[in-house]
Amino acid sequence: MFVVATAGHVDHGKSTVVRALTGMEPDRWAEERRRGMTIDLGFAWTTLPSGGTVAFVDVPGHERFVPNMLAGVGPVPAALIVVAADEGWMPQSAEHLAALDALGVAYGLLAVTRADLADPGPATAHARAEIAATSLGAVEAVAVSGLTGAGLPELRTALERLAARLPPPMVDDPVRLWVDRSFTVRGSGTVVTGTLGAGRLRVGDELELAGIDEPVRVRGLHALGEARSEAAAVARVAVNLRGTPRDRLGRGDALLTPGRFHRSDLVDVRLTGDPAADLPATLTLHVGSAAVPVRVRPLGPDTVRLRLARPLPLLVGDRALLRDPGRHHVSGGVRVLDVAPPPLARRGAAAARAQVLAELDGQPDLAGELRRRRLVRASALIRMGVPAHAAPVAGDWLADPAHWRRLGDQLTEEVARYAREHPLEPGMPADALRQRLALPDRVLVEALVRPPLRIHAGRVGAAGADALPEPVARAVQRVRAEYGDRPFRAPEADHLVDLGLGPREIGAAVRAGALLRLADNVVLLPDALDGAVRVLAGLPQPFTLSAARQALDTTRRVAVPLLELLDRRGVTRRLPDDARIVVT
Ligand SMILES: Nc1nc2c(ncn2[C@@H]2O[C@H](COP(=O)(O)OP(=O)(O)OP(=O)(O)O)[C@@H](O)[C@H]2O)c(=O)[nH]1
Ligand SMILES: [Mg+2]
Repeated sequence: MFVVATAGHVDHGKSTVVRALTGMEPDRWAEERRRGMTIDLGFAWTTLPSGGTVAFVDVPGHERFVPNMLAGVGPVPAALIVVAADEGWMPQSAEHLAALDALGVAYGLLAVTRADLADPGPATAHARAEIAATSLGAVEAVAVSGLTGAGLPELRTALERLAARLPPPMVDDPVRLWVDRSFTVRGSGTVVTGTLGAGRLRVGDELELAGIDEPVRVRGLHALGEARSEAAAVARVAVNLRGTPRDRLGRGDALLTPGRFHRSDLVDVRLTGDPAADLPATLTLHVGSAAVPVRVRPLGPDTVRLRLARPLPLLVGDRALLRDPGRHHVSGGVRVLDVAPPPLARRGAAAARAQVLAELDGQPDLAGELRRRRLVRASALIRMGVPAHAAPVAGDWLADPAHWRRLGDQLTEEVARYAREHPLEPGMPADALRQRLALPDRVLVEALVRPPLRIHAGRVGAAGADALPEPVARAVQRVRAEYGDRPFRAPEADHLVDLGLGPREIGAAVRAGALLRLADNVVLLPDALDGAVRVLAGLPQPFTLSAARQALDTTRRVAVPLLELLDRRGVTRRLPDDARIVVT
């Protein structure tokens, strides 16, 4: 199937030609038929001589309904431009063509209608000249009459040639179905319709609905009025959603492949065509079937920042258009350059940003994104429309290679400085490093640690730094020399100072497991604990504190906290009469 949107001035015969080609009524509303005027989008389709199907999105021509027209053409890649032979080129001929040009529509056909009323020659020449200056370029023209049927067979074959020129649909791309209608079908619930421009939908698929957090599920699918289990782009589809109330969604919403679209209310864009020098500060952004008020902040000569009144699922490279609803005027096209741009807080940030944007062209560019963002999750890039084919540095984090090297150097410097400032600590806490390097995730700290540095117990230091700092190691060495053969004697408080063990040194030694702290200022070598258990197990059970003290050849100052520690660890048990046993 291929999908074509009509375009052209009011009453020029768009609906008539669609009706004549398809035998279907594009004006769905009684009011439209009564007034003989299209108000909202109409849908009709037919089989072409070669067997292919063409579906039309028929748009209104009246200037009041241009927003409806834009919702119809937004997601459609080809246009049937209609000009009446007897009226020629008119204001909405020009406005519709400007919209197609702004959106970058590159495939089209000209139908000069009402050819039974006037010579189609002049209107054809004028229209072709106007169209040739746009993204559509040179188009085929066919003169037709909806009244007599003249030219319709030629129009059909011209449509076939147009279909053959269209690029193959990207059926493996993610789905972004811009909703152009939503309604309720009794017994089925909510149904939305749209032009599926890329991707594939299946019954049972889970999708995101832009604007609603919970996922929605496809309960049923229709294409061209028939139930399907699957529909692939390009197609007009009607999607029945399970359990989604009708009032939760409407035109301008989008059904999305989960995890593939960033929702953005701040985008940097390039103005395409001839950007007006005096762009108003507020305009309406039209993209897909959505129309959202935006505030415009000029940055460079042809780049602006748009603040959207509500977030939209936009990707880098998307085409959209800006329109001034007050002046009935398409202000120009835009190409999305960045859907997650940095804030412009500092002085001069806007000028710097303009320079960055001057280099961007809306083509997704992984190396450039990494250079600008330095560190970014692959999943975040994918949701901006940037393929993230690069090896992550940690988790799903991608890094600019030069930035990553700088971070590695910086980490080494920070760790060295920390070691100088905190000689008794076994390395720099990883969280402190994360903050110093302004890293968004702790796994990045871990990934940056390279030998001879290593991470141990949440700290980054030289391998062996969790061993003891120099002065403490020497002090512990002295304890071992002096007390090695009487392991249950603890140095007296004043002797600790002689040994070089102040409170900070004791803390460092205890953290490193080089000393065992029984109480304030009561420390033993760590192997004393196992030795004590062996001695106590050799005593007649139960034993008293005094018996233990004598067997260990120590003082109450050590024996009391040592036995309490063993009690706490469940190695000994204290009986009601204060005697103890070793638990075996
Ligand atoms: N004589 C003649 N009349 C035509 C032809 N095509 C359309 N008309 C008449 O022109 C009027 C407008 O036709 P529509 O098809 O409704 O025009 P439209 O472009 O769809 O108009 P909007 O949707 O309101 O923009 C109707 O009265 C048609 O009968 C034609 O080829 N010959
Ligand atoms: Mg019409």
